[in-house]
Amino acid sequence: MALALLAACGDSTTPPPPEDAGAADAPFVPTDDRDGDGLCDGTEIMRGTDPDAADTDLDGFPDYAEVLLGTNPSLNTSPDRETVFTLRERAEAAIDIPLQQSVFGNGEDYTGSFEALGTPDEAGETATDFYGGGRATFAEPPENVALIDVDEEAFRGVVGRTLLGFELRFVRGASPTRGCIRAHLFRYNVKRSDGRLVGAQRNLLVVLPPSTSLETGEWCRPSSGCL
Ligand SMILES: [Ca+2]
Ligand SMILES: [Ca+2]
Repeated sequence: MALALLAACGDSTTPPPPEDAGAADAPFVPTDDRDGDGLCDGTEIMRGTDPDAADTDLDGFPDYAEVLLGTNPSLNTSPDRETVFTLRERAEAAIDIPLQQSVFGNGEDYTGSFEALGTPDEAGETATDFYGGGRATFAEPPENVALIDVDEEAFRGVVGRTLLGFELRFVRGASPTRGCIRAHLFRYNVKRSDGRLVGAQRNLLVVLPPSTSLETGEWCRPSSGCL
């Protein structure tokens, strides 16, 4: 009897026509990229970002770029705008970035050095490709420093609480024209003459094609697939 009933129910059941399945009912495919930002839907769910918004926190940095940079794609104060510097992608473009480091010296030397962070992007670029060199610029108060070695990015014989000024230059250089926005992390390290690291400032270089802005320009994305 039960079998007969089951068979009868089965006979009467007809599958819904395919055209009834709307977009909202489409199966979730982790390897899709619905918003086309370069971050796969599965990654977006895992990271807590919106798979239907290329820039979840509306800060101008798409989710894909934020994941690569290690910033928070759901927090619009990350990255901190004070650490973001923009270089235009045009011939002869250059920017100078001033940095300061407070130290307390006992006669030691303090030297700054640039370090690119992160792995090379799809085109093999890091911040190093745009780095044009650093220099030591000022000490405050000046009498706390015996010598400023400008080109060596060094301050010799520092005594007492002193603010050390550095300047980093970034240039367009020989990098190819890509026509899309990308961002590269870098850090400026200040070491004492005994090798101790006394400061490490993390910053972001954004390379921006001409006539675009961070908010409206097209960001570089993976040439195929998604992350
Ligand atoms: Ca996506
Ligand atoms: Ca963002």
